[in-house]
Amino acid sequence: MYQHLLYEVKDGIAYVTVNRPKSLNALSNEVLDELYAAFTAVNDDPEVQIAILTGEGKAFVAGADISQMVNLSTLEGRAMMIKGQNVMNHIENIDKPVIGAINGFALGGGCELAMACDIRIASEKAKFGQPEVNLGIIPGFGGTQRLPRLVGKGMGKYLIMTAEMIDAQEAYRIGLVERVVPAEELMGAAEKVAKTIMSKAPIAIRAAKLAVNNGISLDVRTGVAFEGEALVGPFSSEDRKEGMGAFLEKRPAAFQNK
Ligand code: CO8
Repeated sequence: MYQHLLYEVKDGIAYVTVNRPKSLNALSNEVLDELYAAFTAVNDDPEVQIAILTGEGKAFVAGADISQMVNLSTLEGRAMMIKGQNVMNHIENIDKPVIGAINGFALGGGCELAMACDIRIASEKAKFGQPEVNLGIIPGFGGTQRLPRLVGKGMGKYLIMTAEMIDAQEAYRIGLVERVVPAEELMGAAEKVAKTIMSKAPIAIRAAKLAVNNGISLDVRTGVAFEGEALVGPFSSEDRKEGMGAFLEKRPAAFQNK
């Protein structure tokens, strides 16, 4: 079904792998279309509770496809930019959590793709950067917005203006990734986090994602009000009764997604 992605669902986890290793998984228009479709499938499939996004070979994603961009007119470039932004917004806002398992180069659009995930786990071999200014452009798939929100305004500008490539430990130190693990443990570590999240009440996980995503660009008072509204759903659920009842009865909760 996909030409440039591998897509597999196993035990409630959707594995989405960008599979264009000869071009270091560069995001062409076609890859962007397939990523959009894959995450729509993640969102719509009731068998899927969570997704893990990774790359095949030595790169996670080495950026937007430069060989495709080089000949674009300004308007065509704008269309590709909007397409890329829509993909990142889509991944960030689907109803289910997405874990980025960052196996190698995450540069330009690849770093932007990583930042659209809810949680990032990096292999020790991963490298991050926003090298767009080397090419005469700036990040255009959300990097100027998501990077400063993750690492702060100063460090965000530093990385965007210097185009410096940083390793996984530095990415961890500045808050760009949540964990760093040996390369061979990457998928296992991502699956462990996925399973931990899957053991919680799905309605609570979805509300948490919604509240954090929407609150982050609001003032605290409005954000807290939004949090209150996002809590109404979980508080009205059967799973809330189950979770609290299980705690008081000193037994594990059995959530039904109700
Ligand atoms: N696009 C297209 N092809 C790529 C890309 C890319 N981003 N990255 C690597 N490749 C290709 C190489 O051209 C090479 O192809 P070939 O074998 O045919 O020569 C192949 O992948 C292997 O790459 P290298 O030989 O360069 O591998 P190295 O291990 O020597 O180097 C690097 C790895 C350091 C990752 C290097 O490939 C590199 O610097 N890549 C480019 C990184 C980059 O600049 N990324 C940012 C792109 S711009 C962007 O993402 C902006 C997004 C918003 C755009 C909005 C407007 C549309």
